[in-house]
Amino acid sequence: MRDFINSRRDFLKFAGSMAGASLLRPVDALGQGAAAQSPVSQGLPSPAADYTLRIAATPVEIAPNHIVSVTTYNGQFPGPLLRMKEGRPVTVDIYNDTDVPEQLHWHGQKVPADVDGAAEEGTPYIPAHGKRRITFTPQPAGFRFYHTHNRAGADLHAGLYGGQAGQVYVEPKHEAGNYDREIFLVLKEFDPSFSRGGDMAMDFLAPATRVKALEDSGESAMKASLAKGMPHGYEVGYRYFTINGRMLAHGEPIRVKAGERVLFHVLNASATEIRSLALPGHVFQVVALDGNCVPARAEVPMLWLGTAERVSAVVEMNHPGVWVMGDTADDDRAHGMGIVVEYAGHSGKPQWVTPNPFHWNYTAFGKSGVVPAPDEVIEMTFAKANAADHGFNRWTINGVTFSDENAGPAYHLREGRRYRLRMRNASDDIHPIHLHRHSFELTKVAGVSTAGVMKDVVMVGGYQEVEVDFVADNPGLTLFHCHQQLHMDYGFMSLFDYV
Ligand SMILES: [Cu+2]
Repeated sequence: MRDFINSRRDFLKFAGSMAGASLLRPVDALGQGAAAQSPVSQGLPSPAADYTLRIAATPVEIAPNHIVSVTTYNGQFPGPLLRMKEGRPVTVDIYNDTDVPEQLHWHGQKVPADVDGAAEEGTPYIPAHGKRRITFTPQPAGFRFYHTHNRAGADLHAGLYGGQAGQVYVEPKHEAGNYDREIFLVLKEFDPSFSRGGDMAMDFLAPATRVKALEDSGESAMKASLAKGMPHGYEVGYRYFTINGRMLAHGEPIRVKAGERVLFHVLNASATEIRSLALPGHVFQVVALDGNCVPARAEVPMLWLGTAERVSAVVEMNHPGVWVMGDTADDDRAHGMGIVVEYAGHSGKPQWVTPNPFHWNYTAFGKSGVVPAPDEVIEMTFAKANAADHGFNRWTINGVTFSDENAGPAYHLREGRRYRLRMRNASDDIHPIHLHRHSFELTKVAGVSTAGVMKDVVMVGGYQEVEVDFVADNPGLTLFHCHQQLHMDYGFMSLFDYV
């Protein structure tokens, strides 16, 4: 091991955050200090929890002698990878060593509202300097994650701006897959600051079809705001970029052998950014999106992930050398967003090759065919009021800004019915839209019909329309929001209930 791993504890921490499925099963995590987990009792009620998570402000070394202070789970970033078994109940003790009440959200899982981890749904807070024990049955199988669901607002130390994210892998009852090993990657920025206007990648989504009416309305609202002398609303930028908590070239390389088939599970744990990932000379065969198997395992030269999206993709290691696997944005990669992939028997400076432009198209992973007609269509238009809230953009869904005064359920579901959300984006930003406690099926993306792609986050492009269907199969309050922290914190949220 390289010199920065200088103790057994550090080694375990590295192993716990990095890769190697066999190192990550609960029994192997014993002795990992605060991350200690007890074996599951066979069918008997146990006083010990299966998993323990401890929330506290800790130092995180993102490069040698380069240490940031953020709130983490169990003193590490990313938080420990939790492997669960589909359908087998788990107990989790969550300790909050901070001064603020916390919410821990089980993103992508079909769980009850009182454990889901969203105050808006009525989940009890984990009190400051207190503890909460929860029990739930992990489902569905696949790559999920957990993260704080606290509002950050103007506080760049709170919410997802810090280090509160970790992966969950819910093992299916029958593991299928043609690969040699799994590697988990978490993409994450640190040291955020506000700016006026941003540099968000805009032109990578396909189809590129925009809706003229949405564009007219968004552009005229923006023009009117600027004409009144308003500045552009705040955006967030970052100083440091990491994969698995380490800046490029400052962590352990991923060591591979020629001919291996590696299954990468990639999570974008950014508070606000869309990320891309490429490995020169290699292709990604996408097998799952947001942890759910896709109907068409299309091969792509790079991945694109909105905030909170996950991609699972197999890479056949057939291009020996030492490579940079990194973001295609040169500036972000130069500030750390990458990890070295090193073939056995090869050494030298890691190489990066700028890939050809590529458009990310969700429908490439879907199937053609007719989806069932929905029982009801819910129309939603998203809009931005530039700089309207103390310099922050204020967001609306159908003209309504979610707030403390306006936090009641706006949409009413009946159990068993199939709903279609017709989402119309009247802003020029891309929004990674998330539905809690349910999965949805992509049915139309920018005018193109598709079927079979099940997700819990979908990017809705600037001035575009996206339709998703879901079955109301998990009664209780259900949160719907943009996962971009600045957007959700400034009104881009809504609540469903069951009636
Ligand atoms: Cu958004």
